[in-house]
Amino acid sequence: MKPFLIVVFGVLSLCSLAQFETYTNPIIPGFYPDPSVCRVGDDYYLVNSSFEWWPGIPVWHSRDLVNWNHIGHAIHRKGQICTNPNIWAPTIRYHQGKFYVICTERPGSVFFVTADNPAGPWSDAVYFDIDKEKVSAIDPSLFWDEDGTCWLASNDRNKSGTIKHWVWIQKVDLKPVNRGGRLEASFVGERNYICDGSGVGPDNYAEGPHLFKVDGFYYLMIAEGGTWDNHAVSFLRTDDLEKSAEDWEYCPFNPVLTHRDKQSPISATGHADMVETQNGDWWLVHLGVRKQDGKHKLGRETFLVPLQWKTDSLGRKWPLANPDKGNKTLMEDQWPNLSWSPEKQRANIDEFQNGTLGLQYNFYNEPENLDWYKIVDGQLHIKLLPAKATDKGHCAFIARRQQHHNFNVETEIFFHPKNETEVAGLMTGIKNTNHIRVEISKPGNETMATLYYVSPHGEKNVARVNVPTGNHYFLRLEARGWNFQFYIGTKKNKWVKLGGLQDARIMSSEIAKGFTGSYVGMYASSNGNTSDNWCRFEYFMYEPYHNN
Ligand code: 6LW
Repeated sequence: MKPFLIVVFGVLSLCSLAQFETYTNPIIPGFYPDPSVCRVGDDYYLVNSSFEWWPGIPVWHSRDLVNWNHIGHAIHRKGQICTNPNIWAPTIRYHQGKFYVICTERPGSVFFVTADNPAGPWSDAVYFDIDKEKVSAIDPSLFWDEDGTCWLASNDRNKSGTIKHWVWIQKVDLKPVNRGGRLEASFVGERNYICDGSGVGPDNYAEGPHLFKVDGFYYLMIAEGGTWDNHAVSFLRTDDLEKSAEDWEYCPFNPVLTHRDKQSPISATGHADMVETQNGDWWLVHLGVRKQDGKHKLGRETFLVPLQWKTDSLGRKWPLANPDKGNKTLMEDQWPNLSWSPEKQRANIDEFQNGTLGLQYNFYNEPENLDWYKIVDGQLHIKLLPAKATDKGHCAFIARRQQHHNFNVETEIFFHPKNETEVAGLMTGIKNTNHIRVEISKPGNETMATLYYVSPHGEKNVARVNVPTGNHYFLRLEARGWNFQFYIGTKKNKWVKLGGLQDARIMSSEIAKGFTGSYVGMYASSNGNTSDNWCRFEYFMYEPYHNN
């Protein structure tokens, strides 16, 4: 090789080494809580809770634990589950050639689905008859022992039914039986009630249990402290899953991860799952939030932290999160011992060229049917449905998660409102009572663009401008932390501000409450009337802006 080429090659490889010595948290930004992970050979799969959003349970693939590619959803077919989804805390596991995702459909049902390919299709739901027992189990997880016995770890009440958030385990038989049209799996033997926390206080709320077998011991990972600032991850272990609760051993280093008492841009660290790499390293995925001025609106996000096994004074080994770096998850940490495997990157601009809606989009609630949107010739068509933006339910809203503190969104809409009830536009928020939207409408003879600010105090019309009738429009949002600025244009890049800066704190979980995060997307409504009108979107752009 010529010296010049050697130098160029050397500089390039140094650059790439430097770039991939570290990774950045969160590994999956935005509303992707309760992560669960499993490994099959060199491939890693991860799932998250999705609550009322449809399709449910995003499924991710990675080969390096840092770059994750959204490959599908475990709940993607109407009729796959028995009711409208409200999906909490899934666990993904692989056993004898099949993937299993088990989760809770609130209130009270626990079910699992299976797939040969984690990208889907996934099977119909198989339920555990827990609801019959009038308990409200959450956070189920499956574990297969070496002899093939399958255990369910979950959480609801203690044995006498008096205390909530008690973690228990029980053997199960996953073979589905059809009972009254519903597929059901069965419990086997007695339930073993383990604990309501590891005693590290201040709140118990033992949840998110996962079982693992390492060097002959069964490790039970739990989350405790509740999902917000006191959240923590702890461990117990036993050499026999049938041993009674008093005989289990508690990790003396508990909690092995918490940010309760730590200075960090990340808080609420908990609800975790762990995985051993093909190289014998252990990693923890967990949820956390990134607050700005004490609030967050991106939801609970997925973070990654290395684990190290440490021996206690009795010679027992326990996995600790980053013990040499302050026992906490860092925004930037050392790259795993896995080669950098970037996956297909989604372009910032979606021009609806694929004929199907991208995996990044969700609807609020399982739609009654899917005949209200279509992609034709590179345009997304949305039918005006009677549900209003302020209604909870089947509103014609096709949206994606806000994943960054600072971002730009832009779309081009073709829309001819036929009467004063017909509207379409761009909406962003966390729920129907906490959102901001810009709408094209025709209140009289003129066409208008109106900006609405919706908080639990009601709906405010904050700005309105005339726009040419019978045209198409460009809508834009520039989000900078809590400040949202909306724009309208009749030509691309000829923007007119619509109102002043809007305060996005109404979308924070601290104000809106609940377990989800903020979305942004395209929206249409005929405000209570039936309509045969449609609007069309030419593209939808979401781009992170600078430092996030
Ligand atoms: C989930 C519970 C929790 O079931 O929040 O943070 C609940 N942990 O484990 C909903 O995500």
